Amino acid sequence: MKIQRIATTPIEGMKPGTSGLRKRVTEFAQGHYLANFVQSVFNAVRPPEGFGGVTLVVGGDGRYFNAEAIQTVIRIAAANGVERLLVGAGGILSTPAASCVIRKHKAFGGLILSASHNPGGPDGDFGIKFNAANGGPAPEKITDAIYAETLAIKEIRTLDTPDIDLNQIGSHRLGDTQVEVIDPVADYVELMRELFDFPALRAKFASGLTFAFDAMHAVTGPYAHAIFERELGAPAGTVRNGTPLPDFGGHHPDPNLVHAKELLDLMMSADAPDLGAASDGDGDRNLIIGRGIFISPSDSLAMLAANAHLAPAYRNGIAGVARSMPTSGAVDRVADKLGVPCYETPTGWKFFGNLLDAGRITICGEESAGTGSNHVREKDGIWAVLLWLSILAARGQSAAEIAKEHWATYGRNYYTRHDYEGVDTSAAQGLMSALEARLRGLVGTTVGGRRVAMADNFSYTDPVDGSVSKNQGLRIVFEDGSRIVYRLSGTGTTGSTLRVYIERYEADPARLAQETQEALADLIATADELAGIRERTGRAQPDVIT
Ligand code: G16
Repeated sequence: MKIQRIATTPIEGMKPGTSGLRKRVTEFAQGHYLANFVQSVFNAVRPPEGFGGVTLVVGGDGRYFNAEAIQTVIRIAAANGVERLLVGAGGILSTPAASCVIRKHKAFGGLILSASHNPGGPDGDFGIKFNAANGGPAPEKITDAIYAETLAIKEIRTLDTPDIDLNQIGSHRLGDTQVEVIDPVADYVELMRELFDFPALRAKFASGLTFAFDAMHAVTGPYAHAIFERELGAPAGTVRNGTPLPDFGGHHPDPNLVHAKELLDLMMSADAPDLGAASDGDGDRNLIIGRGIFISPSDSLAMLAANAHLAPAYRNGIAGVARSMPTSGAVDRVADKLGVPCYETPTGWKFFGNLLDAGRITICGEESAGTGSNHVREKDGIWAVLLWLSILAARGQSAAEIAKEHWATYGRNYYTRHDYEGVDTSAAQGLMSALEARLRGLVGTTVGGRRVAMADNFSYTDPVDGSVSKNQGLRIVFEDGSRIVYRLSGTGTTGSTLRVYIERYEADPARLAQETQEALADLIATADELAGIRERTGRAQPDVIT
């Protein structure tokens, strides 16, 4: 088959962010934009002996432009000599399922087409990222190499062939490449069956455990129907919004209290089931709400780590935990009690990869609604839900009782994140650099009634390979352990998103049941004053509070 070599020129602005390249669909669909990036990935990761003998996994979250983009990826992969492609039927693979398939089939890596929790549709977002052989997002040295290639690219290799039919499971030949269209759900379900006690969970559902899962018209629908309803016998209707739609039904597939409001309302009502959960566009994030109680992602991480031994996979304990720097310190207290190490990494799942590969940690998570374990190298929404269901089943208590006992044992890290979205980029950068310039001078002074113990721009040295990642967020830590962290998001596509993370630890048993925003009110005011958020951004309120 004749390989087409199409001349092209570099396109600016393709630096991968927190999780791959994310842009508007309109930008991705223009000219050679997508093809330039995909070819740059192949240029960056090509082994010296080429891609012969290499298996690559390809799938996406089914959002608008997924279907066209995946055909482009297949042609470019074939023209670059990849021997075998495993493609999810319908172009679908949730992000954790892609990680599972890469690992199970010992693939060289994979290309995941997703903009995760960002909105979809013709005016929405699209994204693409490369995952390595461990199943995890490419580390910075690879994303830097991909970016360098985007600035040097001269030609795209592709084929002039008709689209592959991805609707049927089966095998196709494309030049020298074998394209295998696989069931996107099967390998993942098998892995979950190994980690959890499905018969025990099935018995709990049979004896009345109630559950609502909102798939938000995103990729987890087919996985959730298969696992919760078919494998575990939860009644039909347990999974809501379970059909993936290219525009997510016009909703924002971000499982937080704003975008999963319907589920929140249900869980706060008299008809609430025992557990409510939701997942995002590509199935890696999760939202957990017990009857009458929202469990924040940071608390969820801590509670999962504390109770993981109740699921078969973690019966013998955990080796260690990790959390991203802005995630609350709740899990640190659990690690301390368990006598295992706790690592603090920059935001981005890719930073957990080395720790997981080295066996230093078993469970990790982030405030941005991601939790996962060493079973794959991505955060995993359905896994988190299965672990919560396992804990409810084993302890025979409600989520609210489990949370209250947890806080009584460890104290409570009151925690909130305030997001200011679509802020003018120069205003956002101005805010960050002005604050950074003042950090040193803040130490030892009193701000908002609290003495500043430490203030810095977080820098991380990976304990496994020694790589250093600088500029990972400005943190101001007070003498009483309270903390304010400022970061600019690396996943947005319009202007800049300023994230402000606020945390205070409370050990007084009489003060563990406060409303979060009230418990943090003085620190929230301090955070605004310290950085001049109002003056610099013109915003009186955050757009999203989680
Ligand atoms: C991605 C990353 C996460 C990160 C999150 C938020 O999540 O995989 O590790 O915590 O973005 O990043 P930021 O604060 O830079 O927007 P996802 O679910 O979008 O892939």
